[in-house]
This record gives sequence, structure tokens and C-alpha cells, in this order.
Amino acid sequence: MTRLRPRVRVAVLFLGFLHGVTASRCAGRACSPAVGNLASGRTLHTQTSCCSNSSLMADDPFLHPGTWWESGAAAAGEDEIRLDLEDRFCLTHVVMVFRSPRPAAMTLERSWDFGRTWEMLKAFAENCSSAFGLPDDVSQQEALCTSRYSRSIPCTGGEVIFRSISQGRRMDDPYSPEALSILTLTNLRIRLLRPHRCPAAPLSSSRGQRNTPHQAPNPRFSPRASRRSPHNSTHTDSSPYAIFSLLARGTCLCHGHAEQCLPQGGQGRLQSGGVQVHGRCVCTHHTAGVHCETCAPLYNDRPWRAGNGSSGEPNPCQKCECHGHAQSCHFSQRVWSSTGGTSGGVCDRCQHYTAGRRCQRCRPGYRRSPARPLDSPQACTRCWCDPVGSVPVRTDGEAAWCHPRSGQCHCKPGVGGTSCSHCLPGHWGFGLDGCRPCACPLTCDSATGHCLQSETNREFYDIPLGGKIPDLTHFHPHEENTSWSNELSISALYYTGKCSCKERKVKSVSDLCRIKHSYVIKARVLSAQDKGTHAVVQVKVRKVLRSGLKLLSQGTHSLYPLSWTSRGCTCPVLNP
Ligand SMILES: *C1O[C@H](CO)[C@@H](O)[C@H](O)[C@H]1NC(C)=O
Ligand SMILES: *[C@@H]1O[C@H](CO)[C@@H](O)[C@H](O)[C@H]1NC(C)=O
Ligand SMILES: *[C@@H]1O[C@H](CO)[C@@H](O)[C@H](O)[C@H]1NC(C)=O
Ligand SMILES: *[C@@H]1O[C@H](CO)[C@@H](O)[C@H](O)[C@H]1NC(C)=O
Ligand SMILES: *[C@@H]1O[C@H](CO)[C@@H](O)[C@H](O)[C@H]1NC(C)=O
Repeated sequence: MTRLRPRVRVAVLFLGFLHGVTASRCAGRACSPAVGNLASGRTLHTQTSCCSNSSLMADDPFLHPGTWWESGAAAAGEDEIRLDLEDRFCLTHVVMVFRSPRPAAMTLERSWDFGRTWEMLKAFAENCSSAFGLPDDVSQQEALCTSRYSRSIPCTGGEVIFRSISQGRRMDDPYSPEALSILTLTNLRIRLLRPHRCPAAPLSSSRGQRNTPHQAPNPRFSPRASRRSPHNSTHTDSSPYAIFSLLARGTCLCHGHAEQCLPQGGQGRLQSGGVQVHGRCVCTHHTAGVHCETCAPLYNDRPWRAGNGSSGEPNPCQKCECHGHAQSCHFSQRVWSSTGGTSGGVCDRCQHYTAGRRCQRCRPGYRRSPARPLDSPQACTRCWCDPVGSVPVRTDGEAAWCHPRSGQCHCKPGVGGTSCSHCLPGHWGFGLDGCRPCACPLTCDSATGHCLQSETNREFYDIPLGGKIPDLTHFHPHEENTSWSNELSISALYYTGKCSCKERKVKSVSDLCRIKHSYVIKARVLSAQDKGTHAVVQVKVRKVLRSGLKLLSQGTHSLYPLSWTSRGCTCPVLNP
């Protein structure tokens, strides 16, 4: 036990080191899962089998160097080894070590579509033109057939090697579409078409032939007195093919976005020490899918891209800004072009009564809660509109409409307040028809409409309808101020017989300036309205001849001229 201790510690340290490295391999970079033997842990289908299990081909040649698979006696001398993968993988190369002499003719094929169609990756024959009618890559580079691995010697331990990306070919980016078209597969098939006989001796004594002078066999695979074989059989004519090891090196297909893969459909963590290359990527860079081939649900602000294997750029997916109100978003080409290619994400199913591409607005019937930040679940609260004072919404009588930002409801005439719950100043009689204007010079009781006698300290400009130029009302009339009864001080609009508005033409500007007005302006009257207690005159100011305390600029303004004189008449008519 004590002798083992140091070794254990080393192993633990090594694992810790590995873990530290892998934790950051995808950080800010394109990354790839470890390469392994795709055949490990999977069933290799063969047509015949004489006396050994086909999985013995794919076991670790270092741990089990003396194990092999042996074909049965096939009528036509043909056999086939098929590896069915449960998904798409990348294959980088295939290395086979034969116990028998290598086949005189064999092919290596792949399928992308789970075995429906097959494509030849490479043909192997001693004479390519006679066996397959193909040129030989010994004489013609990149040819589909090769004669390099089909000689009958060595009688055992001979290798057959295939590289997906041949050495002459430049492939900078393994995640590029052209690289993937070369590397990916769902099935691998090795067709053993014609066996060789060992030329120097009968096959049954092949063990003695292993150190032929022509080509040294791989010493790792020299059978050692069949110490592991359950059958102490030697190689016979009845098994034309025997293979020590089949290495199909590859990785799971993750487009540069993962460094680990898990079993398909399996949950949980990778079993440590597992030799099998699994197919489900553990995606990083905010990607998702078995092959990290899409963006994660909330990361579709840009189109998905594979990592760049040559520059190392990870090309991660970008998060959509949904202010915490959506679980997913989708990419919209239209939005992408309208933003000039900066953002194309549209949030899906905005929650918490929000709406909009980024869940940035409140839904109809809800208003922004000013005290809450936009990403709060309580950012939007239901509108509350007084059913009496607000204009009813026709749509299915749900929430009464209010402005999604201010919460202002649609009020009936004369009604004011955010929720339309009371009469505007100068109005009375809150009810289903709204409020009526007071028939008074100043204001009236909002319930009864009775005029209130508060003209002395009541200032008309204290009115919330804009009130841009309150200075205008600091005007003390020079006319004689006889006191008028309340009855008399009533709008000319309602009691036209009691008073009338006089129109006076101003002869010249200098005349007008001589009169003590706060403002003298040249303006066009756009509208004039008697609001009961006050008048609102919309003017377009063209020229300011004299200005009051508050500066008046050119443009459109609402004025509140002193509409009520001591005579009690509203005459919201300005001189030109
Ligand atoms: C106008 O009335 C005020 C009080 O309301 C009074 O102080 C002032 O003397 C009066 N002016 C004239 C000209 O009668
Ligand atoms: C081959 O070996 C594998 C693993 O050792 C085993 O699961 C499988 O059942 C064997 N197959 C046969 C036909 O013996
Ligand atoms: C291959 O076979 C063809 C015809 O079968 C023959 O003409 C050619 O010489 C052979 N090539 C070699 C290298 O043996
Ligand atoms: C091989 O098998 C035969 C019988 O089938 C047995 O007598 C012999 O000892 C075996 N040889 C070895 C090396 O196991
Ligand atoms: C990957 O990066 C290289 C070098 O920066 C660049 O030339 C190439 O276009 C990139 N590939 C893709 C698919 O963007």
C-alpha cells in the first residue's frame, strides 16, 4: 500500500492540472473537444466473425495489445466492418493494424445520412487501376485510390492509414463549411474485398513471419504467444482477415463552441476515464443544440456563427436586451437591417405586462411604474381610470386605456387628473357626461356649480393647462373699478346680454406701446377658447415688441390673457 501512495498523488495532481486547463479553454476562444477513438465503446458490425468479439478491435492497443477480431470464412472472401454513430461526428483519420496480411483490396466509406447513402473516402489496392479502375495517389496526388497499404507483407502487424485532410491540402479552419463537408460523418464502413496470402509461408505460421526484412511490423501489436486469446488458435485460411486494432480518430461536432461532449440523451456529467467519444456537445459561447449549431434561447441578437479555427475568434452568440422580461428571443433579418447590422433580436413573449421588441414598453392597459426600474417585474402596473370620468375603451372591456408612460387616462370633457377622477379647474358637476364649465368669473363649486367669491386672491393663471406666460396676468386694469355683483361678473359667453366684448382697433404700434401692457407682440391668433374661468389663446408669435418679466420667444404659444375684467366679461380677443 505504501508503495502505491506517491503514484496516486501524482495522478490526482495531474487530474487537477487537466481540470484547470479545460476550465478556460473555451474562454474567449474557439475550442474543440478532445480527439478520441470513435469506435471505442461502440458496436462494430461485421458480416462474419469466427471466434472473437469485434469490440476487441477498438480496445486500447496499449492496454490490450494482443487482442484482435477475426473474420469468419466468407464465401466470396469479403467482409465488412461498420461503425454506426448515433449522430454526426468529425473523423480526422483512420489507422488499422492487421494481424492477418492487409487486404489486397479494400475501401473506406462514410455516410452522412445514417447509412442511406455512402461515399467512398479512399480505396486501397495493390493495383488501383485493375482493382477499382482508379488512378493511384502514388503517381497522381489526391487520387482516390492508393497502393501504399496493400502489400501482402508484413504478414502481420501491417498498417492501413487514412487521413481525412490529406497532407498536401491546406485547411486553416476546421470549423469552416468546406472542412466540415470533408470531416463529418454518421457512419463509417470498411469493406474488406480481397484477402492476401502471406507470400513466404502458409498463413498458419504467420506468427513466425513477423520480422520480415521488408517492413518491420508495429512491435506493439506483435501477438505474444496468444496469451490473451481465449482460443489458442493461430491464423488460418478460414479467417481471411484479422485486425488487432481499428482507430477511427475523431471528435464530436461542436463548431468551435465546446470542449466536452456527453452521451446522447444522457444526463449528468461525463464519466471520468470514459474512453468513448460522446456526441452531445457541452456548449459554450452562449450556443445550444447537440452540435452547438444554434444560439441559446436568449442569445439571438446576431446570427449564429461557428468559431473561427484559424483566427481563434469564438464568435459567440449575443444576448438580447429584454430587460429581464423574456426567456428567449429570435433573430429578425428585418430588424437587423433596420439597425444597420448591430442588433436583430426580438424578445419572445414579454412577461410582466411588458411589450415591444425589447420588452421596453408597457402593454395596453398598463402603465410604467415610475418608482421601479425598467427591469423590475413590477415595472408596469395596471392602468386605473375612473369609470365615470374616463372615456370607456371599446375593446372587450378589459383594462381601461391609459398612456403607457404617463398613465394618463382618456378623460371626458372638463375632466382632469391622471385617472380622470375630478373636474378641471373652472368646471363642475363630475358625472357620466364629464364636467361643465363654471358660469362664473373665477371658479365655482365643483359639486353644485355655485360661483365662489374669491376674486381678490384668486389668480387665474394658476391653471395647469400650459401656463407658459403667467406674467401676462400681472396686469392691473386702469379702467374705473366699480364693484360688480357676482351675477354681473359672469361670462359673456353665457350671459351675452349682460356684457359684450368690444373690439378696438389699434391704430399704430406706437399707440399700443404707450398703453401699459406687459407684453406687446405681433402674433397670429390660431385659436381662442373660453374655458369658463379663463381664456386660452393660441398664437403664433411673429415679433416681440415688448417683453415682460418672462421672455417670450417667437413660435406658437398658449396665452392666458386677462380675460376677466372687473366687468365680468370674457373677451379673449386680441388686437391684431
Ligand atoms: C379700485 O378698487 C380698489 C379696491 O378694490 C381701490 O383700492 C381703488 O381705489 C379703486 N380704484 C378706483 C379708481 O376707484
Ligand atoms: C463483445 O464485447 C462487448 C464488451 O466487452 C460485450 O458487451 C458484447 O456483448 C460482446 N459481444 C459478443 C457477441 O460477445
Ligand atoms: C495493374 O494492372 C493493370 C491491368 O490489370 C496492368 O496493366 C498494370 O501494369 C498493373 N500495374 C502494376 C503496377 O502492376
Ligand atoms: C491449444 O489448445 C490445445 C487444445 O485445443 C491445447 O492442448 C494446448 O495446450 C493449447 N495451447 C496453448 C498455448 O494454450
Ligand atoms: C477567420 O479568420 C480569418 C483570419 O482572421 C479570416 O480571414 C476568415 O475570413 C475568418 N473566417 C470566417 C468564416 O469568418
